[in-house]
Amino acid sequence: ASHASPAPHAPHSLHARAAGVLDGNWTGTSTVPSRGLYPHQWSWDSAFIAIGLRHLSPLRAQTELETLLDAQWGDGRVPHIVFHPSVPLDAYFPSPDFWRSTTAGRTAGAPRTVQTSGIVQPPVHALAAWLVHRADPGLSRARGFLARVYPRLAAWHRYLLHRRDLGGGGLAAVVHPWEQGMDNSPCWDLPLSRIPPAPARSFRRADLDHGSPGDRPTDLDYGRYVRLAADYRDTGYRDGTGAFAVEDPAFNALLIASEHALARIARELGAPGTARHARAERLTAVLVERLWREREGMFFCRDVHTGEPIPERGVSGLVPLLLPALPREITAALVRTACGPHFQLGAGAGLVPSYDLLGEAFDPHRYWRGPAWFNTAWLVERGLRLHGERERADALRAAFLRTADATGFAEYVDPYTGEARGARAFGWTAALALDLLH
Ligand code: 9YW
Repeated sequence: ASHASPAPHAPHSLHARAAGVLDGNWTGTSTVPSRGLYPHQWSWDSAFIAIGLRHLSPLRAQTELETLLDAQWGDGRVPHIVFHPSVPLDAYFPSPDFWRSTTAGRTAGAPRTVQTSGIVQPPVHALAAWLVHRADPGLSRARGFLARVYPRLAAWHRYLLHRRDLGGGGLAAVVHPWEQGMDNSPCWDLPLSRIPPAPARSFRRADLDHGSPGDRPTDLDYGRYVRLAADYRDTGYRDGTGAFAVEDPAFNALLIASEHALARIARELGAPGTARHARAERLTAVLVERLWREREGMFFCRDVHTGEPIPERGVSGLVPLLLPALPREITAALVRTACGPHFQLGAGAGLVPSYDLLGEAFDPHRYWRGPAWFNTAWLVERGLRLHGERERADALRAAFLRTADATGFAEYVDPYTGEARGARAFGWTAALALDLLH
């Protein structure tokens, strides 16, 4: 985002290969995260993908977001998966026959013509919509892009800030680890331990056909994910009844960043936008009040059922660095923590591990329990740049591009060696590489 004119793109350049990944994953109306492992449309993936796609085709980037928002529910929720009808049911679990959105989701206003999941993912969408608009304001205005997405994004935020304020303090709570996006983070271990797992024989994991079991969540975790999701479905996706509810710093920081973006969108559409900026600033103060940990120098999750902080250092606790209205002493502490022994930013592969390198549950290969991911690196890079940490931001950007290149756009990597784990040709890795190249 910091370079005015992109370098010319040789046929085999990183730029050309990233564009090739996005072309390969494009279905005509949206982009799959990965052809093998994730053959549908995922909510926060699409937002990150649109942020990269805008550099290739602003029209495709707009379409990506509009396709997702077309599947929005009547109550405002944006589902975490929109299923492609042509993909076989057994290609991904949980499949549409598990979520049953068109029947179980009827009271919550699930769409009739498309099948979706019933949970959500982090609200990166308004931020993405604003960045997509900025890539080609002329096309955006000619298509009425912002005018069409604005009311949907506003309804999405309203859903999160009202129906999901399960703790009553003004933040949104997630009701399933999949909603926060970092599926098996050790931050969920404690609240998940209260959930009786669904029996292993009651479902079949499709992810193990594509990923190595040591890189993926365990069967016990999956049993608990399935139980939680089935219970939510069986209440008709009614909020406030579930056994799992957590206020997460990254989820809420992304909501606040998107609220700032929504203010800019409102202004572009001729409304003042000042009320939204003020709300984003108020929410920043609430985030600090509820989740900031002075002693640890980072944000912690809060378990809504006990009211207690969850004593684990996950990368989600660093993501609020991207907020403009954070007090100076907090941004300074976050930078110190990111560079300190728990995350060692700048050492190893040069990215940010998903979890505390010194934590008891740390595992350099297992998904969100240690590996470094590219979307969180992009978010931290943005935060560092916003708060004037230019050298560190440049180093993180360079490590991102080097590692994306060397791994063929891996889904995640060993935080020490940068060795590829999970899927390759992964959508948001390619998209965010493109964004950092511009
Ligand atoms: C799964 C698609 C999704 C991401 C999540 C990630 C993973 C699905 O893949 O969840 O089957 O584990 O954890 O953040 O959106 O890329």
